[in-house]
Order: sequence, then C-alpha cells, then structure tokens
Amino acid sequence: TNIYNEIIQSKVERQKLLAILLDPDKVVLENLPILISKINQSPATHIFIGGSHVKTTILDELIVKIKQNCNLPIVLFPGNPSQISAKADAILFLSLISGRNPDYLIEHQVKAAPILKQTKLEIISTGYILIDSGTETAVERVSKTKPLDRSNLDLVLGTAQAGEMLGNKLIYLEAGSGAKQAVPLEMIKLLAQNIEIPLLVGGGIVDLQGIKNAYDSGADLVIIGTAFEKDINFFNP
Ligand code: 1GP
Repeated sequence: TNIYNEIIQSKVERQKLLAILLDPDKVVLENLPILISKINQSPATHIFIGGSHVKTTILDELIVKIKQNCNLPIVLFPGNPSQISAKADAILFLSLISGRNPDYLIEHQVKAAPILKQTKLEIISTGYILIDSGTETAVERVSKTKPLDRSNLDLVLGTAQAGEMLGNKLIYLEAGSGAKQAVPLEMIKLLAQNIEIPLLVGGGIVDLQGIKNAYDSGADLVIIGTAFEKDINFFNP
C-alpha cells in the first residue's frame, strides 16, 4: 500500500483522517497492550511516532510490538535524523518552512537521505509550519526558530503555498505539542481553500469538538498527541 495515495484518496472522498502521535520516550512498554487496544478501538487511521527530543533506543522494538497487534500505518514524525526506524511504514520528511534555521530546512535532511536510502520507508515530503501558541513549545525550543504570528494570515498562507510550490506533498500546520492554543480555525480555512495538497493540523487539540472544528474548517488529517497520552480513554464514546 502507498500511504500518500491513500491520504489523497481520502481527501477526494472527503473522509477525514486521524493520527495518534506517540512519543517513544513516554511510552512504557509494559503498558503497550492496553495502549494498542485503545488505539484499535479509536477512530485513528494512522499512528505517528516522534517527538522533539526522542532519545530512545527502543524505537525499532516499539514499532515491531505495535505492529504485532495493530494494522494502522506507522509514520515516523522525526525531530532529527537519529529518529529513523526501518521498521515503520513511512516518514514525514519534514522541512520547517516557518523557520529560518538551515539545520531544519536542509541540514538534517542531507544527513537523513543516505540513511533513508537504506530503508524501504515511504518518503512523504512535508512542509512543516509552526504557529505561535502563546508560550514556547518544544519545537520552537529545539529548532531555535520563531513560530509564525497567529494573526499574520498572509504570511502563513504564503509559507504554505511556497511549501506546495517547492514540491512538498503535505502541509503540516502545527501549534506545537501541548500548545495552550490550537491553530486558529480561520487559518485552517484559508489554507484549505488555497492549497491543493492535503492539510494536516495538530498541536493543542484537547477534545473531540476541537477535532471536529478542525475538520469542518478543512483539515484533512488531525494529529492528537498529548490529550490521548494524558487520558487513554480520550476516544471512548
Ligand atoms: C505535535 O501536533 C502534534 O506535533 C500533537 O500535538 O500533543 O498537543 O496533541 P498535541
């Protein structure tokens, strides 16, 4: 299967997608069976794995264990080239286009390319746009880049469109994990109406209504990390 083609197909059919983001540093392997059963009962369509400062050496093991009991595609969402595992299905090959730090625009990608060539991972180039959420998030701290102003819609749109023109296959609009405020809905609307490629939205979405609002505004895929991490019953009906 080709994960990107399935995302495109879902967009065409207006079927909304949901990714649960697991931070491998925070997953306790003993708790994995219950975590996986909760994921299997949830509406999730994808598992994203990553974080800004993953130090784990258990990444391969974690992915293998998830795959034993869960059929969802596993997509790496790496903070740096050490967070690559050939055991996953795909990788968001990120470029932090809201920032002006060359390390996160091209340097890490140059280091990652030969490693990725050794794997069968599906490479999904992704324009990653960090939006200000009021307080500093891990992405901002680790990448040493400034997020884009929440009110500067023209700049955010120009950034997304440039990302698309550069050949990115996805745009990921990010408030940052655990953000106090999610991305503004009018920003999602504006981007959804003015780019062709699928729009991913995450960061600071803490309830089911927040997910619905993002979908209604035009997000094709929503990422939930912290809310599910804090409450394993987050998706219970
Ligand atoms: C972070 O967008 C994801 O990259 C998810 O954020 O942890 O706030 O859900 P949360």
